[in-house]
Amino acid sequence: MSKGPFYITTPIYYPSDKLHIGHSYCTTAADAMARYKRLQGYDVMFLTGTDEHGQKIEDKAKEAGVTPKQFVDSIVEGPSGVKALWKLMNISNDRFIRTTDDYHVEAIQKIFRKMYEKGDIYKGVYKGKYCKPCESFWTESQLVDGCCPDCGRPVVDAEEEAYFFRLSKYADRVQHLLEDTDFLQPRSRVNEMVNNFIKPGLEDLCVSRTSFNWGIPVDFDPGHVVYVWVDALFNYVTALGFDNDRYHDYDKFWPADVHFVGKEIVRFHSIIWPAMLMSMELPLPKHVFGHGWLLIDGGKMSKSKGNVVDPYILAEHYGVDALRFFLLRTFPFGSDGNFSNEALISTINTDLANDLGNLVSRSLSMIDKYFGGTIPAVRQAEPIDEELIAVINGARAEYEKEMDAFALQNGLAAVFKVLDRANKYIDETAPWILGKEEAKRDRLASVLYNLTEAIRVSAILLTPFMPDTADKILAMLECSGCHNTWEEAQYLVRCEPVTVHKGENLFPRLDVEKELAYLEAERAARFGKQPEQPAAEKPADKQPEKPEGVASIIDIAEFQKVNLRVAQVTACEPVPKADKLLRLTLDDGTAEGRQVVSGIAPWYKPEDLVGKKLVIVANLKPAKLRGVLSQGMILAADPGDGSANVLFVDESVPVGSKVR
Ligand code: ME8
Repeated sequence: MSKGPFYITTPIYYPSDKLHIGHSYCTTAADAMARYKRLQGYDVMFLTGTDEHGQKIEDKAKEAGVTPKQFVDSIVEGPSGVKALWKLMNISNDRFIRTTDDYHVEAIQKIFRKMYEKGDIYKGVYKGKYCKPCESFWTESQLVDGCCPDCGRPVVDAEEEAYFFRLSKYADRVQHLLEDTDFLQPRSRVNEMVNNFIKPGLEDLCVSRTSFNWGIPVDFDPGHVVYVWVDALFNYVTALGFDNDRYHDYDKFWPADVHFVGKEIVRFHSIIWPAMLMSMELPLPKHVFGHGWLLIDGGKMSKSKGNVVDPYILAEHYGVDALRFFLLRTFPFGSDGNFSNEALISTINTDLANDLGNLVSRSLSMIDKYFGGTIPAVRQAEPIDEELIAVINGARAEYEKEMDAFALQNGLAAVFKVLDRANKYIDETAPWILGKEEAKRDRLASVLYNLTEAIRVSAILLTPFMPDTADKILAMLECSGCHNTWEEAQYLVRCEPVTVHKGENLFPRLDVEKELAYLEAERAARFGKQPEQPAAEKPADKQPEKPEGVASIIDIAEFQKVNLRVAQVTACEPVPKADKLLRLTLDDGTAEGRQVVSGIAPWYKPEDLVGKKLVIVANLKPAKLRGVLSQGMILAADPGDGSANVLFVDESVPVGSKVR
C-alpha cells in the first residue's frame, strides 16, 4: 500500500557534452533518495531535465552553424549528453522535462501573464551587469572584483527595456521562510542568503530580455523573451501539468518534498523561487537542499583546466555502483568534497572489497563448504548473537532518520555498522573451528544463518545506493517467502532451510599503484597531458612521492643548473578570475625586475607579501598562467597538507643574492 506521494527534483541541466563527475553528484544523490522512498512504499515522482534557453545557447548554436533547437537536440539526445549520462549512472527518474517542450513553453507564457496581470511583473528599463555564462543579472554592489560573484568571470553592461518582477515585495516573507522554518537546508546556508542578499535590500528582478531571441516569447509583448531562470524554475510545476494538459499530477505531487540543488544556485531556489510562488499564490516546496561541490585539489573542475573527472572512464572500469557508492559515502552531502582517484580506490578497497564483498564471500563460502549451500533449519541462539541481532534491528531506524534528513552519508554509515559488526561476529564465533566438530553443527548453522540475515538486511538498505549490487546479493540469498521489502529489513527468524548461491566476487581488491597509473593514462588519452601547473601551486598537487633517496637523487651539477635568487616583492595583486593566483612584482636586482604568478592566494593576502624578501627560481622558462606572464617561481614549503609556506629571507640579505 502506498505511503503517499513523494516528489523530488534535481536542477535541470544546461545542455552540454562536457559533463563531468560533478554533474552526476546531485542526480545520483536524488536517485538514491527516490529509490529509498520507493523502497519505503511511497509513490515517488523523481524529476530531472534540461534547461535549454538563453543567450549562451543561442551563441553556441551560432558558432556551430545550426539553429538553437538543433543544437540542444543534438546535445540532449546525443551520445555524451545529459540523458546518456543518466543512463550510465542508472538514474531512475520518472520524468524528464526539456524547457523547449511545447507544454512547458505554453505554461510559462500563462504564468508570466498571470504575474503581470496581478501587478507583480511591470515594465521598466534595466541597467546593470549581466553574466552571460551564468545567465544572471547583478547589481554593481554584488560583483566581486568587478566580476560575477558566482563564477568569477567578467560581466557586461546591460541596458534595455525590460519587465521586472516585484521581488522586493516578498522580501519579508522570504526572510521569515528562511529564518523561521526548515525550508532551506543545510541550516548553514540560511545566513549566507539572508545576510548577503536579503538584508542589503532585495531589488526587483529583471525577468525579460530583448537583446536575443532564444527564449520563451512574452506573448503579450513580442520582442521580449522570458528570463531563463523564470522559465527554468517553473519546470518543477509545469512537469506535473501545471497550466498545461500534458500531465495531470500537479494536485498529487505539489508541493515538492525537496529540491536538491548545487550551492551556487541556492539563491535562485530559496529566494526567487519562493517569491514567485507566493506571487502565484501556490504552495511552497517543503525543502530546498543546497549540496556542496566536488572539487579537485580544492578548486573547481573544468575542461579548460584539464582536470575534469570523466564518469564514463570510472563507471566502465569500476562499475557504476562503485562510483555511485563512492560519491555518496565519501562526502557529506551538504559540504564540498575533494575528489581524488586515491580516495575512490581506497573506498572501493576498504568499504566494498573488505567490509562488504569479503563478508559476503566468506559467509557464502562457509555455507557451501560446511552445508553444501543450504543451511539446515536449526536455530540455536546464544548470548553472543544478541549484540549482532540488536545492531541488525537498529539499522533501519537509524538509516531512516538520516535519510529523511538528507544525510545520505550517515544513512550509509548505519548500514556499515551492521557490516562491521557482522565481520567482528565471524571472528568472535570462529565458524571454521565450529566446523571441525560434528557436535557443533547446529551452532555452526545458526551462526551462518545470522550472517545471512546481516547481509540480507544490509543489502536491502543498500538498494538505493547500489541497486544492481544489492539485487545480486539478494539473489545469492535466495529466500522463498521473503520479499526483501522495507518491512523485511529486520532480522527474521525463518525456520526453514536457507539456500545460498555463491556468485562472482562482488568487488575484487584493487592494486592502488596500478589503478592510479591506469586512470592517469586514460585521462591523458582523452583529455591530453596534464597542463603545466604554476610552480608555486605544486604543493597543492598531490604528486606521488618518490621513494626518498632513490629516484630523487641528483648530482651537484644538476642542482647548479637551478638559478636561485633573493628578490623583494614591490607590488602584489590577485589575478582576476583565478582564486589561487597572485601576481607578484619583484625587484630581483636587475634593472627590469620581473613578475611571477604564484598559486599562493589561499594562504597569503597581497598586503602580507609587499616588502618581503623571498627566494625565486630565476631561470625557469617563462609561462603564461591565466593569460598572465610568469617569469619564474617562488619557493614555498609544504608541510604535507598541501599548503604553501613561502620561504622568506632576512631583511638584511641584498636582492639579487644567489642562493646555493
Ligand atoms: O545551474 N560538484 O545548470 P548547470 C557538484 N540550469 N555539483 C556540480 C558540480 C560539481 N563539481 N558542477 C556542477 C544550472 N554541479 C541551471 C539549473 S534549475 C531550475 C536550473 C551542479 O548544468 C550544479 O551545482 O550549470 C548544479 O546544481 C547542477 O550541476 C546543474 O548545473
